[in-house]
Amino acid sequence: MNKQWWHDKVAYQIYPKSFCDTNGDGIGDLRGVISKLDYLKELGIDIIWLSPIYQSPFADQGYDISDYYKIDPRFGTMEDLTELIAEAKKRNLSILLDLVVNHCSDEHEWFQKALKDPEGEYGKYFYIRKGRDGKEPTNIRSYFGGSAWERIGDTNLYYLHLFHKKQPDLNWENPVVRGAIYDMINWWLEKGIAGFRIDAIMNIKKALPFHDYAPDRDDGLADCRLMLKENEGVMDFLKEMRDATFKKYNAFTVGEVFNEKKEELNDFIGEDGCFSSIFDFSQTVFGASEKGWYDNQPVTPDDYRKCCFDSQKRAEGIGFLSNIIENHDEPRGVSRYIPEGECSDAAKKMLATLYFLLKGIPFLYQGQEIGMENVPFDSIDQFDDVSTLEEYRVARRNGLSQEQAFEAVKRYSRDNARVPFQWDDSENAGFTKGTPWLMVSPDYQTIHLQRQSADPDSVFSYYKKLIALRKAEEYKDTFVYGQFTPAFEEKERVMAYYRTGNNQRILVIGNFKMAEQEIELDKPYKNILLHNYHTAGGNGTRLLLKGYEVLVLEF
Ligand code: TEU
Ligand code: CA
Repeated sequence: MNKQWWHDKVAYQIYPKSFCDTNGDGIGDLRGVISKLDYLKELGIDIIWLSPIYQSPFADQGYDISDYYKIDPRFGTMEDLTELIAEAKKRNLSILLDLVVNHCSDEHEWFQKALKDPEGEYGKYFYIRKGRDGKEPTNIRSYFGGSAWERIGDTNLYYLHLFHKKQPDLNWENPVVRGAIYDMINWWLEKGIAGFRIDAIMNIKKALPFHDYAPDRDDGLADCRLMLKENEGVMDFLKEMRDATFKKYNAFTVGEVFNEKKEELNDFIGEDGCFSSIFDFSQTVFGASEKGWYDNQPVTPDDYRKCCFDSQKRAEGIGFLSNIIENHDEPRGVSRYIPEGECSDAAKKMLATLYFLLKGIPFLYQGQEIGMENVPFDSIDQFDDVSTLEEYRVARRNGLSQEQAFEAVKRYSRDNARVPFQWDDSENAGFTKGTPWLMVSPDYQTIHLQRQSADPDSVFSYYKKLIALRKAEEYKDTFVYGQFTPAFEEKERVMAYYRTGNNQRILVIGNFKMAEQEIELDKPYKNILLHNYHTAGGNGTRLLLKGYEVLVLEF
């Protein structure tokens, strides 16, 4: 495998709106990001992914772009971004932007022009179809609920939106649209960004002509994923895009791709793949119910292990997955993967270690490094996210009481990860001097960076050591390129694997349980490279793992 500049990097996702506010309007901004670059450097980060910062009416938190060439004034100016890129470069940090090209905003000029003349040139930028007897062209449902078709004024025409109705889908079949997108991508790469995280990209190819599917809920509609399962030829678009843009810049790209099949992986991330990497979402889709969030199955420690290991095996010899425990669309990893009531600092450090030393590119999501947990919401009014409110309605329609529906959405709400970063214990967790756009989690009094940076035993200090270990000259090659081999799979609630390479053998082993567990090693270890406790139990070849103990051992 040819080495690439991103293989040994550690990445960090910033959700700018909730990161750091410098002008007191309650909204995080680019100057806030600039002010924290030294912090990210100290943590050991190399690549920063910014969730969308483009001009947007914010129907879906900036994932609805009305001008791809402008910075939204909430976040600052183009000068701020130029400065951010330059300041990052000085520190050897690379900036990724979010590429949202399955759809744009209904306020984008393309769509405005399409509305004026749906059958004209700009109408062809979107999917506009005739209704059937005053009803939608087909019965597909959007991800955020309701029909994926929205009527244009009082015409008999409808446009397609797989997400919010303020996010009309762009017509990728139209070469003029694709050309305009590639120009935009190149324009940003010329500006000095290092690449992109690529949003919702599997949605760009529709199965045409549009038709009905068997309804899967009592609204008579069918999940739009059914249509996506049928489509073919998305890879032609993706490879064309790569060749017209990323490739020339040796840019790093990470695709938001769900449920990819083993035989497709090579096309995505192989030597000649369309992306540098794609996220491993196997744990986040595990147990997800088609009925809605309220019906999701929790992920047990053994399920978690299986998801991670299956992904490792799938990608073996092919390329690099990007590993995460959370992002801005998911609840907090520590609240999701550590069983309820067991979420101690030790457990957080264990989960961190287990996913971080897998083969692939580790991504952290803001706040993860201080062990931020799900928010103890206590009312449905506290949610802002469109999908949370829709899932609440779905749960209610399916007969759940208000209380049950609330409990279900509280567990999976995207707002769990979208509340402000907890910098210190001053008002609003030091995020803003004004009124935060979304509530601050009340646990900021105990979970905040300031306290943790002063404490060598904190989750934050542990993350620093973990990142440093992964990047240490002596071990780096093994962690980046070394082979992955599962270990002790017969043991319940033990997650363990070897990474081997260059005459090195490293064991990562965690006890995913409150109770002690015993492990018999094949030979005594040489060295403890990382540990979330101060002393290790057992002796010789016998390991006695305490509750939620994790060890990184060199043989
Ligand atoms: O998410 C794409 C996606 O597939 C979503 O359905 C995701 O599973 C959902 O948000 C869970 O509720 C991307 C972005 O990450 C997300 O924030 C955007 O809302 C979405 O695209 C539309 O741009
Ligand atoms: Ca601000």
